[in-house]
Amino acid sequence: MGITIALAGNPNSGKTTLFNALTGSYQYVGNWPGVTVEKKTGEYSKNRDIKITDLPGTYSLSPYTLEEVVSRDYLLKERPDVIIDVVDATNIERNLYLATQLSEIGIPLVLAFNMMDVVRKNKDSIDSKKIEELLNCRVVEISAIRNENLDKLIDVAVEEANSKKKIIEIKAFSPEVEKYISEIEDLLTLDEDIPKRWVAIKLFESDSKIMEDANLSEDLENKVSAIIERAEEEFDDDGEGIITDERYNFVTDIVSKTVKKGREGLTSSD
Ligand code: GDP
Ligand code: K
Ligand code: MG
Repeated sequence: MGITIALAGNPNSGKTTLFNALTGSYQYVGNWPGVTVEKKTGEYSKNRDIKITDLPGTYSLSPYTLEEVVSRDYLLKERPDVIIDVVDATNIERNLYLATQLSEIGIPLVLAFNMMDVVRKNKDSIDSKKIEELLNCRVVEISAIRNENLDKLIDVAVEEANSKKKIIEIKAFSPEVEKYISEIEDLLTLDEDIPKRWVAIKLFESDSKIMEDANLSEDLENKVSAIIERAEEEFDDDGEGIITDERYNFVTDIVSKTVKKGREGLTSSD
């Protein structure tokens, strides 16, 4: 049976380079429905039952840019079997912010730490094993441009797609924020595949698109608002700001425990 893989990640993390390396000449270029954002789909050249989609680059899954909306709608509605988050391993901190959000959609997630050739050149050290443990998410180090470890990446992605174990999300939030999210979660009844928790987090952020899609009753909307108001009072910030801070703090903490820069202050082009 075929497997569908979505390549997600920040702009310039190497998604298209990876996509080209995996699909070779088995690729199709079009547009996402209704928008002028390029859509690339293809088949893994070594096993054409594996379909791969190259998503637009995003830093977040908020509803503010076309790229974010296209990526998020695809993941929520088409539900690929597994997401490969292509991470620029020379800039893990920024890239893991998106990973925390991707893990909340209820689809197995694998992190591809790309640009490992540059990491080696820079003499950075990354404890990928430890990141794997801390995030509860498989990590595969690759270099898309040098074709390094790509078969292994697909093996791991297929393994995760076929795994019957419960999908574990990255727990990015403190117990204080967790409490508010679960309160919202407990109010929700959803009949779709979309995880309640994703909806609860997005409601907490007052995400305009979820507010529209969830179409809550007035009573429910009031209850959710009351929860958010209590949180906003406790944290002296709005819901969206609270969630953003929590994600950044979480990622900063992980990176401080696992990544050492060899040539501090220099970028990959130096
Ligand atoms: P996208 O925006 O995520 O699709 O990223 P691209 O695939 O366009 O890659 C952005 C830039 O990074 C390009 O110049 C690629 O050649 C380069 N790149 C991608 N993967 C690697 C890699 O593994 N190593 C190195 N050194 N460069 C890479
Ligand atoms: K690019
Ligand atoms: Mg691209």
